Amino acid sequence: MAQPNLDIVYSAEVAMARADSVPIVALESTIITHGMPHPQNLETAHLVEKTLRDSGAVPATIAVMDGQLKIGLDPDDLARLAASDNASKLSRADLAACIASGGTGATTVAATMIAANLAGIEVFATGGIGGVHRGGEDSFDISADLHELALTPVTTVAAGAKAILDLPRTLEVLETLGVPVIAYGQDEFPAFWSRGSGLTAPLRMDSPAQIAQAHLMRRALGLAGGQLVANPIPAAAEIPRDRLAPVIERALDEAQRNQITGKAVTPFLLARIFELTEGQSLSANIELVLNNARLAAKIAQELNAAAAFSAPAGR
Ligand code: PSU
Ligand code: MN
Repeated sequence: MAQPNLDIVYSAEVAMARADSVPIVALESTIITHGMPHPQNLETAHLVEKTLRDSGAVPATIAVMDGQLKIGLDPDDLARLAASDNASKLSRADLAACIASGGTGATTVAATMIAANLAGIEVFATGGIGGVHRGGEDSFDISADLHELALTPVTTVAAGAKAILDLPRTLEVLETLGVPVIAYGQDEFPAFWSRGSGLTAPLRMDSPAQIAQAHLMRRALGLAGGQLVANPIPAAAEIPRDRLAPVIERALDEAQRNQITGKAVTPFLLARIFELTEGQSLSANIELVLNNARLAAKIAQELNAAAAFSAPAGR
């Protein structure tokens, strides 16, 4: 049997950005296939890409399409993925098997970090990361995203984590794994739709340059793993915590009664919350993703500037 080939396919835009050392920001695709309803998922995917371009970075949306690991999706790929209802949800555990069998799937935060790192992309923007689920002390349902942050050197910008998760335990696990959790511009760890969670983040930074410097210092120290930047949702788009609490309780209750387990849990909860708020949660979700893209672009630019500064003359 022949060795399988790892087919990494760059979009024309990403290939050019790599050649010209233009800042690139990775984007995940599970948010498209399992995180938002159609057609808002496709509209948002285009809008996030446009926001990155307008902010001076090139978007690299990552997915597996027919066994090819794609770094940067063309509009046809994006449309196909957004309309598909049978794309797999790929994390660290499933990525290789999907590629080896010629499958198609969307990458979670964990799998996107792995692919971004392979492509030399150091910054990644998303909405929310996975974490320790409520009741995780019994179910052991802890997202592989947390472990990935400890392993793969990609700075990941998210709006914190959703209140569907156990946020205090999520922060504890990140601390145990040695993942820097950096609240941007405030002391409090943000909770996705809300700017506050009632929990103080372990670290606070107030500029993209500071975040880029910390990223580079981790590398200088030889530390594996990335940084989690927790960027609060813009105040104008925020939904107060107490308004969503009953909706979250109901979705969690339904998940338990329907015996939803494993990787189906997060998509089930996200879909139910969108339905129960009749889309109100969706516009906030879109705003926070765009806000994360803007910050990620600035961090990528700072990293690029630092690399150019340290490169030998004439390069
Ligand atoms: N949280 C969100 N939106 C999302 C996800 C999480 O608010 O779209 C997706 C991301 O792709 C994340 C994944 O990596 O769910 C986590 O899934 P799990 O909990 O099964 O690890
Ligand atoms: Mn899980």
